[in-house]
Amino acid sequence: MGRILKIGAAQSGPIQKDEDRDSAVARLLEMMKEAHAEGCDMVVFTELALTTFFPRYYAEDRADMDSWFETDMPGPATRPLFDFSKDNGIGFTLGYGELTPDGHHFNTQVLVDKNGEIQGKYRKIHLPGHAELEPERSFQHLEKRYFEPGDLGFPVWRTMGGVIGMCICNDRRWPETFRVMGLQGVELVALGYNTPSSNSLKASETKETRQHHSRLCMQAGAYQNATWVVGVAKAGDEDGHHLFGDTMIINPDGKIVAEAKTEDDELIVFDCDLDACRFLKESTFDFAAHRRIEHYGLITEQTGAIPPEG
Ligand code: CDT
Repeated sequence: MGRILKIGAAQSGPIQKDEDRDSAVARLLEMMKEAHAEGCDMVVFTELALTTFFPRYYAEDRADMDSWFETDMPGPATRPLFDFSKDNGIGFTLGYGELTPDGHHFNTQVLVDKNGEIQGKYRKIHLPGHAELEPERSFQHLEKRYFEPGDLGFPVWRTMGGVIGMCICNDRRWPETFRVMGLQGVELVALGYNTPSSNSLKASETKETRQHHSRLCMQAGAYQNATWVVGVAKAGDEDGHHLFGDTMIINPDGKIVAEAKTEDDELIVFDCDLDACRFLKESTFDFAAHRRIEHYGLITEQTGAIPPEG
């Protein structure tokens, strides 16, 4: 028997524009209760789990969007999740829009321990989309308008018997995300996503292709860093915009061991053995033995690709 962290990956079905926080939190709480009944140590909720995926809507005045953000965590609406955590000894991660006291906006996820205490905070670093209205797109994705890039790096936390890290949605597409956490010995990455089923600039791209991209990134991130990855979606149709779902738990071999079957609120549960990370961390991906950082300089010196001339 290894170090088992029983994880509940709690997919959210669609949240419509007029659904309030109390209703969204009641749905999350239902899944948390189910996870507790199944003996979970920790529940992973999705990105921006309290509201519809509001970056699809354009507002000329950004301040008009502040109602989608939380100024306190926990606040009055989210307090029941923290109370349940503390009263029942179950941890969780939760994604939400964060508005700081000094007026900064972040796409944020907190890691809450089994005492209902916030152990860690992550602010999304790779913000997809665009900052201005782009009418040529079939729908908008204005994360670059409403959020600032995260300013906390990719920390990991020793909590609940393991080493846990977080990232959010588009972060999963970047190998750097997982590697920075891998270099801190991460054993489980909790990540939430809202991914549209279609590409706003390329109508021919299928939902299946986009699901393939999502899985490919998470499975590679898991294997190449010998870590569990828990990817939790918001799924289904929000105001005519479909999100592809595909919540899943991936083991350190990069294999999908549990996945959601619906586009609704759905909990999937798996006993994640954190000791299963050890073999690859001590062999193929023994970083200290095999990495050649003298050749990796471009990764931090340059953002865009510069092909050779000619
Ligand atoms: N929420 C989020 O980051 N979604 C993006 C959509 C990419 S298309 C602009 C994702 O990477 O899944």
